[in-house]
Amino acid sequence: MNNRTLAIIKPDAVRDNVAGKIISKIIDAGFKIKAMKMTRLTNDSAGGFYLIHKNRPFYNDLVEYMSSGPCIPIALERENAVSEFRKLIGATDPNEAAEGTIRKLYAKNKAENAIHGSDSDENAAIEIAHFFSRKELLENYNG
Ligand code: IDP
Ligand code: MG
Repeated sequence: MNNRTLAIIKPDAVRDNVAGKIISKIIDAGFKIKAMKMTRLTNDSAGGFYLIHKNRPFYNDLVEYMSSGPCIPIALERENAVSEFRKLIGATDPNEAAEGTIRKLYAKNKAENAIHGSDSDENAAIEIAHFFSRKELLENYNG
């Protein structure tokens, strides 16, 4: 069954000018772009997006990093989108990520790791709604 996931090309990867290469890899892996934009998160918006990590020691650094420059959120569709996308990006820590994965190729370290991918269908829906209105998703409808 086709379903959706949210990717974010994080500020470090945008800054390093590798967004195009990453998008190319995502498309080559069979994902369809349903919506995409470049935007800079405020501290509040980044904090809200990662609220689930509020009690983790890295939360403040994570919020600062995610609001440090523009990022590129992308709503994607594919069969088994969530799990297939997690495979494509690799482990959170690039030292543990498999060869050829986006994080192995482009992440600097466990904190600045180039890309986000939703971890469940339920969170994918919440995260897509964080960045894209229903109207935007419908206006971009491409089958
Ligand atoms: P995920 O992005 O692979 O799903 P999560 O555990 O959900 O990983 O963490 C969200 C983000 O928080 C990571 O992608 C990374 O940017 C940051 N992060 C996670 N664990 C650490 C850590 O131990 N130190 C610093 N930053 C971390
Ligand atoms: Mg996560």
